[in-house]
Amino acid sequence: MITSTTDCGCESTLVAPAPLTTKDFRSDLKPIWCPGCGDYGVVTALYRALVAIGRPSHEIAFISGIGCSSRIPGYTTAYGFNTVHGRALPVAQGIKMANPDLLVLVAGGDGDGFSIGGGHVPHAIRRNLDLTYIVMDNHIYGLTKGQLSPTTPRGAKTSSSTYGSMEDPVNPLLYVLSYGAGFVAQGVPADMDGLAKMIEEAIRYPGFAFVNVQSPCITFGDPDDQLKIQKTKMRKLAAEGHDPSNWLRAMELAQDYGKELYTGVFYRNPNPPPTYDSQIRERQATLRPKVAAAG
Ligand SMILES: Cc1ncc(C[n+]2csc(CCOP(=O)(O)OP(=O)(O)O)c2C)c(N)n1
Ligand code: SF4
Repeated sequence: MITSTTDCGCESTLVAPAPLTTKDFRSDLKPIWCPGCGDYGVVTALYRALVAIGRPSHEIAFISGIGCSSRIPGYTTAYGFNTVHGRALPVAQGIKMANPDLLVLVAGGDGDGFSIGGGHVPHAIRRNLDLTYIVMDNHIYGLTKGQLSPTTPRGAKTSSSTYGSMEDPVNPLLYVLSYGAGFVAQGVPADMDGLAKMIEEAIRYPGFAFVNVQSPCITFGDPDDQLKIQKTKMRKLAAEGHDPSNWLRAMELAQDYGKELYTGVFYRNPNPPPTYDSQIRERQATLRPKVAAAG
């Protein structure tokens, strides 16, 4: 608290705001995810990351598509928009362009992001707005009761592939790395500290940042994806000596998606290029005075 006396003799008191806690980011809505769903871990990690970032929830916009995972904005106190299936990224980009001061988070499932919404991902990456995109990759369509998704492994039996999937899955890590994303990480709810830290790092990265979370679907997913198994399978990239500035090595490691459960930062561009939003601000700063001078 700072108390000072103004020129007119009045006393004014400034009270420093209390530090933010996870309660500041938890909404009153009770999650309706199935007990044991990995998405509980994702929202908890996100609360922790937002505390570390320290921006109040009225400065945050959280945009999602449709799916179990896309319910996540409602469980936070940020401004939220549950858009249309597969359309979270275009809506989020519009919001960031309209108000570049907002911290913009985007989330959804693997179906939302890499099936119906897959065409938006390359363009969001090359446009490079300062967004953090979290995909809860459970290898299944959870909300619509267990159909095969773009990341379902070949051979997996689902409600729409009763004899086993006959397709190779999309590799989300390789996909975003190939299109030039500046920050690419993968986490698991089984490693809450690691997941919270990597979401924080993704938010701090100035540009398009992607976090793939292996978030198990306890109801329709593969029992081998569950949290207990994740704990035994996960291999932390930092412990394996991976240098996240090495894009070629990140591409090599990403090829093991579905075989190895690597967690941590695959790639962080050491020289982040200008974001689309920073370029808009620059142009506005130079053009506006010229327009004003021209009358
Ligand atoms: C345009 C459109 N097509 C299809 C659907 C039906 N639908 C809703 S959610 C969903 C897939 C959900 O899977 P995913 O995005 O992976 O999220 P999850 O539920 O697994 O978290 C589908 C096909 C829809 N709501 N809108
Ligand atoms: S159906 Fe699967 S993804 Fe959806 S809430 Fe239940 S466990 Fe989570």
